[in-house]
Amino acid sequence: MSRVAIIGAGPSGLAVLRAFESARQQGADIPELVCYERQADWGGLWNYTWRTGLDQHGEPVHGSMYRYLWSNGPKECLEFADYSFEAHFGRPIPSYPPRAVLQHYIAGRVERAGVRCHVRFNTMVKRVTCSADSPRFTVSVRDLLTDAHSTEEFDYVINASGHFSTPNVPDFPGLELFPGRVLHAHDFRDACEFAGKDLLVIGASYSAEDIGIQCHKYGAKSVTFSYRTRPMGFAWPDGCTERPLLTKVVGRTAHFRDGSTREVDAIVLCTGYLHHYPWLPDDLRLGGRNRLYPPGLYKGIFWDALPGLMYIGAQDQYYTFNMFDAQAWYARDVVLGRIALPDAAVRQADIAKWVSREEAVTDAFDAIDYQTGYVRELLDATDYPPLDVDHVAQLFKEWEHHKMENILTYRDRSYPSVLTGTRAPPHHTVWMQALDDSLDAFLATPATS
Ligand code: FAD
Ligand code: NA7
Repeated sequence: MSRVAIIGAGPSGLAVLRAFESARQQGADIPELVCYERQADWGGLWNYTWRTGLDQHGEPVHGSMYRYLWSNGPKECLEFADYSFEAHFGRPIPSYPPRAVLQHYIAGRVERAGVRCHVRFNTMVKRVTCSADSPRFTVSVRDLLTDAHSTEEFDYVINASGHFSTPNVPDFPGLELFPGRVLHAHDFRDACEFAGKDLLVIGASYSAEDIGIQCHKYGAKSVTFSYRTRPMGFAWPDGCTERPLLTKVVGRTAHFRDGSTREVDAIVLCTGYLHHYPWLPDDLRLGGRNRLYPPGLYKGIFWDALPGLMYIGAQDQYYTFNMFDAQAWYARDVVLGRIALPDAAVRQADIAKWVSREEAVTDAFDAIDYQTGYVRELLDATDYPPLDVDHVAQLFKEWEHHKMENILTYRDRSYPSVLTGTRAPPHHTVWMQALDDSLDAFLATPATS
């Protein structure tokens, strides 16, 4: 029997376990699966930790999620095609759940599938090697509870370790003497820390937008967003403004490229993340910037020079959970021999086609269409349950419009499930006033007047 190592039990690794289990339930012989997860439970980033820096085992903390995080896209766009929100919660729920609700949903599917037996928790992959004279991989791990190291051999390695965990931390002149707190989004945990403060947020993507707006919601005095390439351009509420890139900090004064200045108390670097897989050898390690199609991965999954190594979830993401499923089902079918990989020349031509299409993407709407096409191609090749990606793309576009209309109220919108057709009910409290992000508060029945 062949053996498959899966690195990480976040949404991507869990998608792989679910994919194989689905084949097994339909009578397929499946390989032995060993999923290594360094945390004590599954769910990846959705498994919140208060820790920052090093964890209790001396390893860099994986988690980048913060308190009061609510989904930044409609849940209808990420719904698993084989497990609706309605099935999980027993009733329709609003479109923008907080973190704990999504964690519950992710975990619910795999608990029901009974795949926990494949996961070795508290076990961190430290090294993967592959010798020229053997097609097998040697995976070395550290048991974080006993500090014991061990190795095992596998026929395939699926890297599902996430890529929003190791911060990209640029420097700016004067930061070393700044008299307030400077942190990266990876270490941001609680917006209440910045109540009453003038905050500077550097970056112009999801983290900047969400952390800045969340600090506004929890009482920051002002939020100044500083962009490198282009402003986010939302209709910002009073107290929030956009400026070009920070050039230097002198004392508490931030100086920007347009010559303007601003007094600030704290600085959050929302400057993205690095692909960082130190356990992989140099020639098998994905690098580069966060993009919709990382070059070098056939179908966005298979390391072209050694396709027995796969990456799930390594691209920039509009689609998340259901895209990881599409990738997992495809990867599974290659492992099971249901899909044959073409030769290297065909693979490289296919990669080149997707990369050049990606380079022609000009805005968010193009990017949504691009990733929709990518997901569709994977889905068409497997028996993943039907998922109307054109409908998902339409919801993503509505979401973009709703964000542009009002960045503070887009989470109050409702969308229909692509699976069940049920339109989500409105939440009992508008997002700006919903300060309790617990599962119980979110699912509470609205008070009747
Ligand atoms: P992760 O969730 O990062 O999981 C990877 C897992 O691998 C972790 O459990 C980790 O412990 C484990 N691991 C890593 N290295 C090793 C190792 N060496 N050995 C063993 N185990 C290892 N997506 C949305 O759809 N909606 C959102 O609202 C949203 N908000 C986000 C907010 C933030 C702050 C961030 C950072 C991301 C957000 N995302 C959101 C995107 C997020 O990337 C995906 O939702 C999803 O968590 C990615 O799943 P993953 O399994 O690929 O990675
Ligand atoms: P992203 O989406 O990769 O964006 C990174 C941002 O950081 C982007 O706006 C970059 O600017 C900016 N950046 C990167 N380096 C610099 C420097 N040196 N100076 C200024 N600005 C810089 O990461 P996010 O953290 O926002 O989102 C990642 C995930 O977390 C996402 O899935 C969310 O759901 C949550 P650019 O526009 O390239 O000029």
